[in-house]
Amino acid sequence: MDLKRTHYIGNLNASLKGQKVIVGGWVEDLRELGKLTFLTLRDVTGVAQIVVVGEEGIKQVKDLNRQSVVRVTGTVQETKARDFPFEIKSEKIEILSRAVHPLPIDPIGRLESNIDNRLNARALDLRNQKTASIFKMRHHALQSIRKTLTELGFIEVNTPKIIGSASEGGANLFSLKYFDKQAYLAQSPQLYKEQLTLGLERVFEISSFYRAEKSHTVRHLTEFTSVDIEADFMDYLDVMEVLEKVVTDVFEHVEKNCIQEQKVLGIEVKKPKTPFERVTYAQAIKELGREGISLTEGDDLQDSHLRKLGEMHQGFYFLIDWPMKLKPFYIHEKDGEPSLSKSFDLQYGYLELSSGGRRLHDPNKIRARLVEQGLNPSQFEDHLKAFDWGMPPHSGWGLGLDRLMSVLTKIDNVREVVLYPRDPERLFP
Ligand code: AMO
Repeated sequence: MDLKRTHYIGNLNASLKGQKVIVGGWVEDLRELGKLTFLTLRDVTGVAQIVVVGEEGIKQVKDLNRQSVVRVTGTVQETKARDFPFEIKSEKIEILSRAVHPLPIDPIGRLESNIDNRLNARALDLRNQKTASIFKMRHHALQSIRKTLTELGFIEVNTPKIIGSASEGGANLFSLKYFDKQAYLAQSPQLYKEQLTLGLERVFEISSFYRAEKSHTVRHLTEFTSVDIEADFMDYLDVMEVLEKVVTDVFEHVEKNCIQEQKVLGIEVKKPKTPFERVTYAQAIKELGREGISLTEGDDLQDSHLRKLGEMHQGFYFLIDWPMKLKPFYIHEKDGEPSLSKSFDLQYGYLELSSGGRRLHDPNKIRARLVEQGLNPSQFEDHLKAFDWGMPPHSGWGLGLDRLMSVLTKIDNVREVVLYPRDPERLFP
């Protein structure tokens, strides 16, 4: 059976009047009107009205369930329908796959389904134009990130996800049996991306990473997508500029290239103003103090503190110069202020989107920091030996793509912007 289509529906228009076309897709609606049957057909690019004529065609579609797959050969013609600029008069209808009813959710979204039911039927949920629009936007966001970083001289890499020792310290590691050995799922590409600056100078990776966190929030997943960069000859303020550009380019690209998707989602994406505000940790503590929240230097900022800060600093802002004791072992201290670090988080209101900083490149300093943090330097020797091979000073960051998508689409729950989200409760489908 021939499966070819001559056009995606989105590429058809009224000027093709009289032309023979072959389209294919899913039956969204079927209405009988006297001697005619109107079939609404959707493919990934759009929707078209098909007028089914002739006894045989009408008989074929009579008992056809919605969401069945058909291929239609017909001719483009003018239409009286208000919702369509043209219609296709069918000559031949081939039924390629029948949908079996009842379906678990209404994929058109006329009947709202709760998120659990939608995630349980995710493939079908993608026929809902709101859901499809989120993932088309995600595609555009990824394209933009790759373009920006490539233009800045970054090389895309793939690091292992099955690893022999922790990359971010011991907490929240998933372990697995690796034949007769113990292995872990990577929490981040941290150690690898740092090592790669030695040969490739500027690298980036976009990939899934894993955290065994029993968090039941709208922003935590056990498997999340991270955009990571690492660059030599850059300090933390330099990579913050790269981050600002990556994020604003995504907004600009989506604003321009996802017009229809914004309409479907009922949102307006606008390029954010730059430069993003920079708030030091010390300043944040002072501001919180004025709000009656008393913290001393070295205290971590809890969710409630970040919510308060988010009210005071709306939109994107950097929180910089965190105390060393709150930062991972690989982060570099500030020149002349060794209790503070060359580090930053990128916030959107209360939500942390990214963290990063300048890294230590003196292996003895790293060993000392590992001990300070209760980690065993001998487990990091494979990593640390690279620091004797001419390790350049370097900086980088990790950006949570799922969280960025939730900001971009103005949808709070990251589960909505991830195809098959994994959280402590959800392992299927
Ligand atoms: P961090 O642990 O802060 O830093 O992670 C970086 C960013 O990844 C996202 N993220 C998550 N998103 C969803 N669910 C999770 N469980 C989750 N955990 C993290 C967040 C966060 O800001 N190696 C460093 C980065 C670096 O310094 O380069 C790191 O992993 O958006």
